[in-house]
Amino acid sequence: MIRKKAALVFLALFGIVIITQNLRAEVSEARSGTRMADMESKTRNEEKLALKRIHEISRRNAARKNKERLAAFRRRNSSDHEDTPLIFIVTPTYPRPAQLADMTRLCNTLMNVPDIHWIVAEDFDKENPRLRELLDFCGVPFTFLNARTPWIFRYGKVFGRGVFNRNAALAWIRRESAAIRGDRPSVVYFADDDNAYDIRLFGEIRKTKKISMFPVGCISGTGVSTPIVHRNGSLLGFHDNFYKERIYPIDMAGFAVNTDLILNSTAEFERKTGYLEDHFLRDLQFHNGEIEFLADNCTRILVWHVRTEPADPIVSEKVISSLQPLIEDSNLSELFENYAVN
Ligand SMILES: *[C@@H]1O[C@H](CO)[C@@H](O)[C@H](O)[C@H]1NC(C)=O
Ligand SMILES: *[C@@H]1O[C@H](CO)[C@@H](O)[C@H](O)[C@H]1NC(C)=O
Ligand SMILES: *[C@@H]1O[C@H](CO)[C@@H](O)[C@H](O)[C@H]1NC(C)=O
Ligand SMILES: *[C@@H]1O[C@H](CO)[C@@H](O)[C@H](O)[C@H]1NC(C)=O
Ligand SMILES: CC(=O)N[C@H]1CO[C@H](CO)[C@@H](O)[C@@H]1O
Repeated sequence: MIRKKAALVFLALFGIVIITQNLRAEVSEARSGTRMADMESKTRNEEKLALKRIHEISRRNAARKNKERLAAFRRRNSSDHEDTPLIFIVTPTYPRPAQLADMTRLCNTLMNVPDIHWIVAEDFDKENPRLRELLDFCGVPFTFLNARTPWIFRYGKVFGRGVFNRNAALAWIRRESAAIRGDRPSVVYFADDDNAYDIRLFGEIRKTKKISMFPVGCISGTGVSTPIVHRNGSLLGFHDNFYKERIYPIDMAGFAVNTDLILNSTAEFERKTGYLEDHFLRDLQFHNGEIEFLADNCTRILVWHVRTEPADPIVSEKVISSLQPLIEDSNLSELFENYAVN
């Protein structure tokens, strides 16, 4: 009996020992499990941090490279001569799908031109962040103005586009450009965002003492718009597709004006379509004998009035819904948002 009891106690004790050991093993397994999970999450966090660091470094590298690029551009392309005339390049623009394409191309052109100040006057009621980003990146010194056409003038073909924003740029030149000009001679040129420019044009424009004119290519109807200059240097007339009662039938891209002549006048652009240039030039009040004919006496074309075909306004709802299951989990949502005009 006693032996039996002793055997039972022994068995019980043995069982307890085994259970305890199992428990211990389980606990330690569980502990190491937690440790593994801990380690995993730690590794994940470290990975995240490392990724963040890499992004930060590449962002900084990109910013540094951009800074170096701009510094190199300035070294290469800014004259040290304070008497080199500065050019104020006035670009009226407005939001549309091809706007950034046109403005990017113009930025890439102007990056190769020293001693300029770019006045971008957008027909929009607030600052367009995408255009601001482009101008910041571009590195060309600039002033960014907003001048929205009042709604009553916005529709139809009676009123010329780009009148209010060009006039806003003229007002800025009269009011504030002295801070940038100082005593330096300067010239104003109206450069639309969709033209193509040979950078040698700007070297020509810089010579303008009072008012200069030169040919513009890709004009519908007449091929080219130009003053007709006699061999003896006098103005015989104009070759342009649109005469009517204009005294100066020339394209917006076909003339440059010394800033002093603008400061000496109250000349502005008027709203009537087709008469913008003529009205402005008449108001400047110069004599035909004072016109300087650039581009080798108007024998070369350094600017073309090309037009960018209108692009599809936005990615339509129809296109979006046809792509639907894909959009949320892909680059498309962000891409379409970036492409939207406003
Ligand atoms: C920089 O400016 C000079 C002087 O006007 C010009 O000849 C040259 O084409 C410009 N561009 C570059 C890339 O140097
Ligand atoms: C140049 O030629 C035109 C046309 O023959 C003439 O009217 C004008 O007086 C001449 N000008 C000069 C400065 O000789
Ligand atoms: C432009 O024409 C004038 C005469 O009208 C001449 O003296 C001058 O050399 C010409 N310039 C060029 C670059 O052809
Ligand atoms: C502007 O007016 C001043 C003073 O009348 C004159 O000396 C100057 O030549 C004018 N500038 C131009 C480009 O017409
Ligand atoms: C590079 C980039 O921004 N990729 C994104 C594309 O879209 C998916 C889903 O919206 C994002 O998770 C990616 O980060």
